[in-house]
Amino acid sequence: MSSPSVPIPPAPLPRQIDASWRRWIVEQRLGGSAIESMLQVMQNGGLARVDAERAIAALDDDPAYAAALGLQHRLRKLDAVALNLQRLWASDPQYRTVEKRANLSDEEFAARYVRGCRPVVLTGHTRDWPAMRSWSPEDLKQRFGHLDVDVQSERHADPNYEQNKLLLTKRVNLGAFVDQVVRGGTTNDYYLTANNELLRRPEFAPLLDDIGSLPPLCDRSQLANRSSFWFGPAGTVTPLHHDTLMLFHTQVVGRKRWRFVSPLEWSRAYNLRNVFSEVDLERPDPVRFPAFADATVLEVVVEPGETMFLPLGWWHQVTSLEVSLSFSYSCLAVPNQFDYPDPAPPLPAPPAAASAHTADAMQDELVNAVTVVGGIIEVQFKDGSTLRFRSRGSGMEVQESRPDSRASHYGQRLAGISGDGGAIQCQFTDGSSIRIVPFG
Ligand SMILES: O=C(O)CCC(=O)C(=O)O
Repeated sequence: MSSPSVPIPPAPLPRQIDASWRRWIVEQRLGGSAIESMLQVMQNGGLARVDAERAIAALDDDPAYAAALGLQHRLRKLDAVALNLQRLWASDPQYRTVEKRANLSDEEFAARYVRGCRPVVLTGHTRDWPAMRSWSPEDLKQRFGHLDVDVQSERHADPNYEQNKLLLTKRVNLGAFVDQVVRGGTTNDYYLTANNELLRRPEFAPLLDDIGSLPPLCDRSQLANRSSFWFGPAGTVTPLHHDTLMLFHTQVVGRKRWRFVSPLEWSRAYNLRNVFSEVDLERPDPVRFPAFADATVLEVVVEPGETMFLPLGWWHQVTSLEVSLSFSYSCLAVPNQFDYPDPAPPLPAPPAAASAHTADAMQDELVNAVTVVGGIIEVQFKDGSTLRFRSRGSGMEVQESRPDSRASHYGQRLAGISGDGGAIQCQFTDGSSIRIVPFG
């Protein structure tokens, strides 16, 4: 007589692990995380161990993962090229010292600092600047206090205040803003930054008359178009980022602390988005950003009358130590505009819009378009996100209210934007276009 067979429980049906987990698994494997700790995280996240094990093992046969590994190895090689050069730069015993130099010739400045890509503080050339004698918060109020200006406000409420600077733009009366700065004490909550475009306005032309001798290699004919005015309290912090050009930043009133990280240390700067680093140099987080621990930070305090020269691509974070008035300008007499691709990959198009022209799909998702402060046009989407458009110099600047939104989806598909009598014309990468007329 045969004994009754013990019922074997059916093998658990494979459960779908969603795309965000699958992406996380790939990132962890590429980052070298231990399998056991990944399993712990996935179980803590509510997944069955067996499903988590299967999903991790599935990568071994996944050609997309093989391709990602290939790219990772190429990126590692590129990083080694940069970091080996960085070791050479940093082996100079003077590497950590940001020099202060006076009376540089064009030739030495071009060779040692512009092409040598080395930060330097230039001294002496502002002795003849009327600004050095006249600029002060009170003078600003007396001469221009009746005018309105765009400032960044309520920065405390937004941890990404620099990336979202257009959204935080507020038009205020300059006289009232001067009072706020002078009386408000140390704060990072408000700041009149380069974004204000103030020097492009004829009413503020007298400020440009206050600028005297320029540093070496400067093209004065470009000064009016390529300069910015900064005013804020002690305590403003411009977070770690790099620019896409070289520039001078002259301190007229107050001191600023500049901190730098070499562009060759890109991989240590956690540059996940655009030109911004995730690292805060005031409080670098060793758990989230362990590679930053190997970066070398240079530091210098720039005094009134001194000019910081910011060479190409250097990461910098800037803190005002006192109430500060400063003037920045990028009119170098050498080519001075460089392209940097955004390290963030574009989001995949959602299936609904995949077959439609981008412009038609966007039309369906629009709620409203309005003109807000400073001639900025705000386009609002059904998911509550917004795109803000603002003319800047000869072009248009666009800013999305949040990543992973409909606004960022359409923002990333823009191939060109032009202003058109109060309206904006958007051209998309698939060739479609839409004209948006703000309402009110
Ligand atoms: O002065 C500041 O707060 C920031 C200056 C800066 O980052 C720049 O000019 O690129």
